[in-house]
Amino acid sequence: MSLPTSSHAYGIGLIAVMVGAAMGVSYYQLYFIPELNAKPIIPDKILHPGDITTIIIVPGAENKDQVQNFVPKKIEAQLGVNNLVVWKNTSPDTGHTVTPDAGSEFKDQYSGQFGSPGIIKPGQKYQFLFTQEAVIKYHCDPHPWMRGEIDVVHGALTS
Ligand SMILES: [Cu+2]
Repeated sequence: MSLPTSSHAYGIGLIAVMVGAAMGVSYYQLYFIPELNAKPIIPDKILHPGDITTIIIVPGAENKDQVQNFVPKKIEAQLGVNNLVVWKNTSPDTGHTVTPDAGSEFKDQYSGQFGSPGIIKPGQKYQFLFTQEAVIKYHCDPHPWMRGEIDVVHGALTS
């Protein structure tokens, strides 16, 4: 007499498990997977721009009296055109940095924190791929009178 009841309860239990599993699967498909794919989709043109923006750190840049240090001092780069920016230290003997000014710190969605990880030694370079708009004022850490600005703007092809 108690046997049919317990078998019935077993059936309900089984259905509950199946419903629970189905809910788990739909949660996974509706919420978990879209969350994973929510990372920004960056156009190929921005990941692989045709041109490079080059900024030369000229010899003698460490001299306070020398006007030229980052050349050009202010430059604009266009997303999808020349948004890969390279700083070349052409000094024969002095290391420099590319360090954002206080208030100009910038974290790119793709490339992360902007700024040379340390000294750019003579003959070496620092490069950064910008994938979004930015206005950054920067300086050289050991020689803070060396100052520059880079503006990253939407290119004609990506706006
Ligand atoms: Cu310097």
